[in-house]
Amino acid sequence: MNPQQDLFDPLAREVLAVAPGRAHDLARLRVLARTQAAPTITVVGKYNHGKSRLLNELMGRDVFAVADRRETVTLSEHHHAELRWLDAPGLDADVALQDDSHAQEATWLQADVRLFVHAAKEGELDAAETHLLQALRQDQQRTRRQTLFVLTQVDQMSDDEQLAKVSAAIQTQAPGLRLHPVSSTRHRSGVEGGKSLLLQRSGIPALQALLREVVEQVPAAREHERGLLFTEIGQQLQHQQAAVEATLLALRQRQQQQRHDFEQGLQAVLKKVHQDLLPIVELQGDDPALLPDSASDEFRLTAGKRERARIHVAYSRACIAIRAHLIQHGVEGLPASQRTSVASLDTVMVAVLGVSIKYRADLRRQFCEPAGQAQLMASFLHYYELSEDRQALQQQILRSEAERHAHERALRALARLREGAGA
Ligand SMILES: Nc1nc2c(ncn2[C@@H]2O[C@H](COP(=O)(O)OP(=O)(O)OP(=O)(O)O)[C@@H](O)[C@H]2O)c(=O)[nH]1
Ligand SMILES: [Mg+2]
Repeated sequence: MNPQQDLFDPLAREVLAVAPGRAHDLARLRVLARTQAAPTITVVGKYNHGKSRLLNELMGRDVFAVADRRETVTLSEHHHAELRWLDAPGLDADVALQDDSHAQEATWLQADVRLFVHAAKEGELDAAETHLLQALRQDQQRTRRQTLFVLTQVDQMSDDEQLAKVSAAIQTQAPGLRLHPVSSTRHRSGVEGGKSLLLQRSGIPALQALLREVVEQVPAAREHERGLLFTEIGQQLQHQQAAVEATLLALRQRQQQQRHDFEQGLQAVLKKVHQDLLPIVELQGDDPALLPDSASDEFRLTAGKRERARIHVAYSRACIAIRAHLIQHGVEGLPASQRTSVASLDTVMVAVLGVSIKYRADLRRQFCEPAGQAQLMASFLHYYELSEDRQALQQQILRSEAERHAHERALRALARLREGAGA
């Protein structure tokens, strides 16, 4: 692994943190980051269709194991003629308990060029093959990674007419597809017997020539693919980031607006309370409420009792007005950390105002003088911010900010990856 790839993984993780769906693209970019890597040719197709043998014939050496059963079960590679040849297991939904992860890795992660192998004697493509071929052709449009369709074992056809029939059937399934018919056995006999006609009829030399052309296009195709993947991921991140920004902005506006509404409303309530209390607090001369009752007054309605009752009622009315405003804004109970064992005391009203006000002077100080009003305002705002809904909103904003931060990090990481990968 070169130093560039050591850097790749931590940066890729930053991107993946906000775009987990891009795991495959990042893994492919990691492969593409090996700047000097030889073009990789791999095979894809069902088992026993002649994939390993085809690679051997193309290279002109028996490197990969060939057998008349399911043979290749893992990836094996061989470097030859400045190319990396990658043999892969067959893709077969009908062979139980074998997953296709090796084959998938070769086809989608490692390959620059894929040879789609299908044995002529099998006739038409089955549903899985048709589907895969279509996906590969679409991928070619997008990434410029080429797939060549190789019709193998054509020596097994009884005559040219039968071969033409199979070819036509396949072209109906995959319109516009170019077929490359080959026979590995003919090629081997041709090589060993020095028979040039047989060699030519094997289709292998023609496929070798085509491969050389295709391989020459690999550097440009890689360049294109790198640019494409970086651009796509970058656009996705930008798009997501814009959405996060918009959410954050809306949340902050809501936070401000709510506070503003609460504050304005409370001010209006306190102003009203002040006015309502004026006739009570603006008493001139002696305060009858302060006159103590004697024991003989116990069952009599005295001036002192009447005045104290008036003060109490006025205070209750003030509390009702304030409490209505608090409840309307979701402020009622105390935050968990401030609760006592007496539930009736665990209210914001009690926390701010105490249990009761009995004296006219206290009423005036608390509700009618600027310092008292300012203190009420500050205390209620304090508990307002601690109320459940406000706290939940604050948490939402913090999460959104973290998300925005993660996107900024991801975009920076992507830019660094792009520089490092030279795309
Ligand atoms: N007659 C004939 N037989 C072939 C040809 N190519 C391959 N075979 C035979 O087909 C069988 C399977 O070949 P492999 O190359 O092992 O097939 P594979 O697709 O790699 O199979 P798996 O590794 O199991 O996926 C072997 O017995 C080969 O000798 C060909 O062109 N003509
Ligand atoms: Mg094989």
